[in-house]
Amino acid sequence: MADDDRLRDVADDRDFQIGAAVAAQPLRTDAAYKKLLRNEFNYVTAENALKMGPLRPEEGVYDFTDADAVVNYAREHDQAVRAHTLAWHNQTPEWFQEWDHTPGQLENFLRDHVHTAAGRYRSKVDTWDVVNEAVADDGTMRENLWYEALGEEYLDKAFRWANEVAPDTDLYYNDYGADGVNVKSDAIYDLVERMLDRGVPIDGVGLQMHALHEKPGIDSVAENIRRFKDLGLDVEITEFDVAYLPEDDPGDQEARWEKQADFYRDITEVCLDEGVDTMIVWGVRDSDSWIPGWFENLTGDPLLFDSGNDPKPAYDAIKETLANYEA
Ligand code: 9MR
Repeated sequence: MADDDRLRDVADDRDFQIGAAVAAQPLRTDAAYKKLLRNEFNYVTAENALKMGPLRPEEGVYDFTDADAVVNYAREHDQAVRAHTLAWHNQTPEWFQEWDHTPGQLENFLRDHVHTAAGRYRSKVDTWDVVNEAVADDGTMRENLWYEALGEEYLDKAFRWANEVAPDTDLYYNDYGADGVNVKSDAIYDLVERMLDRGVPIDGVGLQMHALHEKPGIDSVAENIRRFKDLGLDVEITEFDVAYLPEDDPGDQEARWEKQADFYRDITEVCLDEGVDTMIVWGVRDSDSWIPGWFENLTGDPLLFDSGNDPKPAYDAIKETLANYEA
């Protein structure tokens, strides 16, 4: 591997997809951001633009401006696209009040949404996160608006509707805090097994890998991936970022970035060991990350590039692992 090899080229050589979550705004205005995105990644997901709320600013109106910007930019630069997400409890449209609807109306609403969004992008996206975060941290089904109206069957319906309009797109269930074997991933395993038994067209499970307050054990991640794969499902790492609480933070930036790089390296190795060919980081540069806006107590530098657009040790760790890995 030459020093000037790009991450995406090293990934291509290994048939690996290395992705980033992308925001529409810097894609319009920030040349350095765009350059990093197109040079370093061969896979893209929209951080917010393909969610229900952003797509539907007013009743009766779909606005695809940002979503098209992300998807078309990716396509122009030979990047595969993961679309996120069709059914979720967060980021539903502000104008949409679920309590004004009967269960039947909610079902129609979700069907229309899935058909419209997944149908529009059927030839442009490779993967949809059809349902996001349907399981609560204690392993029970999350009591979100879709579940309360339709029960567990809302997942089946969302996947079937997506499959009707986008039969060639890979359809995923995606969740956080379920990266290793734990109560939540056990419940997700049972859930997707039930869906498979019911003949639901699900292709894979996304492990988000927000390694923040707690980090999963590496062996546990490997075991978790294996059991989903044994069900015949694909697995992707979909929203990777790494931050530390004060008590886990080595203190100075250099030590923190090395520790962070070790975790990125370990997960990359697990992916290669277990036949996972896709890893997406949740943002491009540290300054783009969602974490500082949400968690004051976490370190704010979770990604592969620093705020000055320079690669960090985590970037080198992934690149070296992809270049040098031997099974
Ligand atoms: O990064 C996203 C942030 O910009 C949004 O404000 C937030 C809204 O809940 O969603 C963030 O992305 C989330 C993703 O869609 C699902 N998994 C957790 C991500 C981080 O919260």
